[in-house]
Amino acid sequence: MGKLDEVLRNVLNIVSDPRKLIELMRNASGKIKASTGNYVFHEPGIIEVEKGVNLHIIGDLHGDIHSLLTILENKFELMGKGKDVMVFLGDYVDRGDYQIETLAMVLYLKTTFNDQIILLRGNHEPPSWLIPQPHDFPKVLVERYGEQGEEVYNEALNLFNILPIAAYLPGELLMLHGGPPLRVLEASSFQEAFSINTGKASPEMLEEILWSDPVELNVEFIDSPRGAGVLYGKRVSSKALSLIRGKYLVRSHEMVNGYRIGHDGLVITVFDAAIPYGLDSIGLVEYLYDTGKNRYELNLVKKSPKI
Ligand SMILES: [Mn+2]
Repeated sequence: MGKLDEVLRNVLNIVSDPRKLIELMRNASGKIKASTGNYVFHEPGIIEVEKGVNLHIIGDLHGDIHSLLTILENKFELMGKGKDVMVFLGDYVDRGDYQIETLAMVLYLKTTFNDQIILLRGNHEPPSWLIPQPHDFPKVLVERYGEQGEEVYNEALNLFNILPIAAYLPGELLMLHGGPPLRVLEASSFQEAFSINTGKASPEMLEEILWSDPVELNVEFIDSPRGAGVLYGKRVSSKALSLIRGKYLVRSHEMVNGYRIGHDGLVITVFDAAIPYGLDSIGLVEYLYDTGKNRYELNLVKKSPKI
């Protein structure tokens, strides 16, 4: 706990000065597009996790520093030890009371424990052509930092644009914010469906990954009431998983009380912005490698955030 207190103090010191916050964003940016001992970075932002790595997966935070600290109370001791990786599924900002602190905290973790932190992009880390509602983060920055808030926001947008959009553990898990790109339906390989090493993510692919939600209907997909992305049926999630011979799609993006299971057990939605949404639980997906049994085990965890 002592070390986590120290991290929090450092983060609060950084957010007290917009110059320091910009420096943190630049340091984090320098590490985002690189491979480490625990995972390989593929263009256009698809992370391939090495077998044997333990995953601890966290959903939307939306400025909820208390829920993040509640998670870190249990997980921080794993940092600095190698084989445990925390995967954040995006949506760090907008809505909550501690957006700047929450973003700075995950960036600080990234710069400090690079190979143990994966920060995925959510729809609230938007490209300029698809801004979500609400998107109060730029306003929060200007209220805090005055004119310099705009400079911080521009730096944040640059950072958001390079965040990876999906992570996968071959044979096991696919992780992303909203849903698979619909190209999985036609694609004959995961590489093809996710444009791995073939250039940039198309706008359609980015929108579908960041915005889509699962639906319990016997359809491939239908329009989403969100006005972006789609509602996808089990055929999409099972086809996406078949491309990596995976067992579960772990995603966030929807308000659920901790976690929710869908598509006959294939899709796990996890959510951690309990306080801004008035929920009593935060969720955590643990996917832990048992060396003795040579296999992974899934743990779904729910707990109350401490304020
Ligand atoms: Mn979202």
